Amino acid sequence: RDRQGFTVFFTGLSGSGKSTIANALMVKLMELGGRPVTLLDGDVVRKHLSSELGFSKEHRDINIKRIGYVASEITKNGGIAICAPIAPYEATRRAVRDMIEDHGAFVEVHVATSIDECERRDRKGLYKLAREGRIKEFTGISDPYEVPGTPELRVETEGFDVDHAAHQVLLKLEAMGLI
Ligand code: GGZ
Repeated sequence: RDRQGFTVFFTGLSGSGKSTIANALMVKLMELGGRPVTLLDGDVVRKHLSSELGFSKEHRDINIKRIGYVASEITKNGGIAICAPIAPYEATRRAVRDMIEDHGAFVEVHVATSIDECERRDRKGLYKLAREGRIKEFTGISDPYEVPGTPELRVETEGFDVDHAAHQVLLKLEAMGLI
């Protein structure tokens, strides 16, 4: 039976675990078979689709809308798009939701790792650079992150492993009748 396409849109701070959870989810969805799964990861998109953009509000919004457009095309054609940018602005996430809901479901997943925990992990050393002022406009430090008010799902990562987080998303997709 043919099922509608959909987009899983992760949002959260740098180092919150979005990419890792998105990758784990992609593997699980591919194992289910059926629809093609496309991962639009934050840094991969930045490299291939948005390499000329920086991190001002204007540039972040352009970046997110490009991701949203690609995801809407995938969704329209019956595929599964998994997006994992920071996407710090609620209004921009809303605009992407509106664009995608014309064609299928939009599942917003807030990866709710706190700023303290992200900074404590500091996997790439970016928080240290941001604190030193060597990276400007760094989300959570010197630039805003608007916490999603009504995401379809909020996943906690503190005290849970990646597989658990990905499983929570899978359960939500099941509950929504998407898989
Ligand atoms: C936030 C930055 C910045 C600034 C570079 N602020 O942990 P990362 O490294 O791999 O993920 C972050 C990535 C954010 O790009 P996005 O396209 O997801 O952002 S947005 O949705 O706001 O367009 C981080 C790195 O780029 N990075 N400078 N100033 N993150």
